[in-house]
Amino acid sequence: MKITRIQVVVTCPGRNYVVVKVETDQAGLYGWGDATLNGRELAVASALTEHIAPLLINRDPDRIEDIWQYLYKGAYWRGGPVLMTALAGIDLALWDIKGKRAGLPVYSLLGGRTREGAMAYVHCDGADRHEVEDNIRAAQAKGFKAFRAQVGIKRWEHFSSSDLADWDATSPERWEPYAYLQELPDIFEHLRVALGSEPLLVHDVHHRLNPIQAARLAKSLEAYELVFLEDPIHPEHVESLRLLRQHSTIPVGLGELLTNRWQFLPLLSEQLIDFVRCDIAHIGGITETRKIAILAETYNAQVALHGAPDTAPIAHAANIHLDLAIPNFGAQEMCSFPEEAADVFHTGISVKDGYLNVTDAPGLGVEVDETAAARFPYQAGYLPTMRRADASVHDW
Ligand code: KDG
Ligand code: MG
Repeated sequence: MKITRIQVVVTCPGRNYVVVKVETDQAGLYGWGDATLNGRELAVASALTEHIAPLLINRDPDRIEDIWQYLYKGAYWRGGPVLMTALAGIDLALWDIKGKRAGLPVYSLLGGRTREGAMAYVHCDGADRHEVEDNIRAAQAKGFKAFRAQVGIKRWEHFSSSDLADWDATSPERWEPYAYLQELPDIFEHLRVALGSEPLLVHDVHHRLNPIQAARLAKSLEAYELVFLEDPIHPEHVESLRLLRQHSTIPVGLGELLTNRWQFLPLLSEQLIDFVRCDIAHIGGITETRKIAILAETYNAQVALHGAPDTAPIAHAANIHLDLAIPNFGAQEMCSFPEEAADVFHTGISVKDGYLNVTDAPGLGVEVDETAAARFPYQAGYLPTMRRADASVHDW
């Protein structure tokens, strides 16, 4: 079997997605991968079209590991989000082909189910604590058990956003560590008093704190029994998690900005994190994520894969296939897609009583309607910029 053609499709049904179709010399046998990197979509599309696709023609798509090693090591320049997202796009498409060829869903190729569904945690953002509470109650009514509670903290807007609008690709959002550190514990106190101890709660710090601030926050949230506190510190300073660990037993989830397994190794071997949260589409696909999951299992850590709305449903399906197969699954971040995305992506993803599932369709079980995709051309789009009270740039 040979790879005969690789097409990169950039489409914007509500938001930008980069998907890769790997075709083979067997009639009707092809795979779809996801190579979406929010705000840098065309860099990945170009890496695939100009540099990676031409190298893969005539190779055997069955040899996933060999192609992975060839693309990672063979080009000398390796790693980073652009190249690892491009590699993930190819990797997911190859797993899709392998599953279709075998007539089996990818989770079966990964060892088969270890569970009947993957517990989802849903985003319950709100402008204030009452709106977060209402959103959690609404999600509970749909059967969800776990919730990511994010709340707007509006103090400290010293410069108006319109003053800054000319500088940034999108109008800036505001954030100050002092207001955040003061208000967040009260917000979680409110949620626990209002909702009781049953809801499983997660909070994402988005790498915005320095080490001692992160340690203080972890300590002050301990009583609210979060499933995990996500990305408390900058990815450049992950060794500072030691400081946080000295002050708190709050479980830590981390990793959506990491791009290889070696970055996870010290975090796991030193027991600095409890949940691996890499993004399957930014870290080289199922092949790399599965290896990290095995490392995590070795150190008794769990996996809670990044599942933001900025990757296509193909990566979300791949997450669920892996979640169903690995023994150390923890929770799966779940998001909703823009309505138009359903015209382009036909998935077998379902959610029942808060548990995600895929069908038994061979491969990843996602079909892309190329005609529909062509109706939604790329539109430049970026994350908002996060700025402090003095208008200086802060971590998103
Ligand atoms: O593109 C950035 C998003 O993926 C990120 O802001 C989402 O932190 C995120 C999460 O945990 O979903
Ligand atoms: Mg996050």
